[in-house]
Amino acid sequence: MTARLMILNGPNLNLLGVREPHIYGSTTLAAIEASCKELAALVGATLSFHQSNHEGVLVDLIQSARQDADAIIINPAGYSFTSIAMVDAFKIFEGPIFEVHISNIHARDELHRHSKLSSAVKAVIAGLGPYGYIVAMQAALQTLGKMPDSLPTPIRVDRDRVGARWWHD
Ligand code: CA2
Repeated sequence: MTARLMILNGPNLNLLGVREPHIYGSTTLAAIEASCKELAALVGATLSFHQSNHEGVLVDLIQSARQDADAIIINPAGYSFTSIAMVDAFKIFEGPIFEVHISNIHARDELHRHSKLSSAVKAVIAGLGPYGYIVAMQAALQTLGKMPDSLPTPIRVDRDRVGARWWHD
């Protein structure tokens, strides 16, 4: 079965590449979406990509992922630091969830350092810029066991070959 990925983006990320390029870079969210769609096509996955400035809309999308997606990749942006509603919604999703931050939140100011959501996700990728979304997609496909066999190891980690020391479900 084809892997179904859902990528969610939180508040203000629609302004990526337009405002504060010294922090978040000059790549737009549309360009990130295009790269993610390109990777999805390459590996035979389906991808739905969303951005919302509204917490309730993001919670609705996380709930809809129960039917529509096998894995969620989310940059919760400002809601990382406040949203108990999103933590609760994560708990009812059975697949893996990957939290992405463009900047290294651990090197930021106190206000932007402690994501409330991180304890409810499988992995956090921070500080890789827009490439973090591509890494998260690879990690999601790997976790789902949906990396195409045509890709060489170690890009496609072969669970049997690398053994349990490298692999944690
Ligand atoms: O680094 C990230 O991806 C963040 O999730 C971005 C959030 C910030 O609150 C987190 O600490 C880290 C902010 C997104 C705001 O995006 C803007 C883009 C351009 C101009 C202004 C805001």
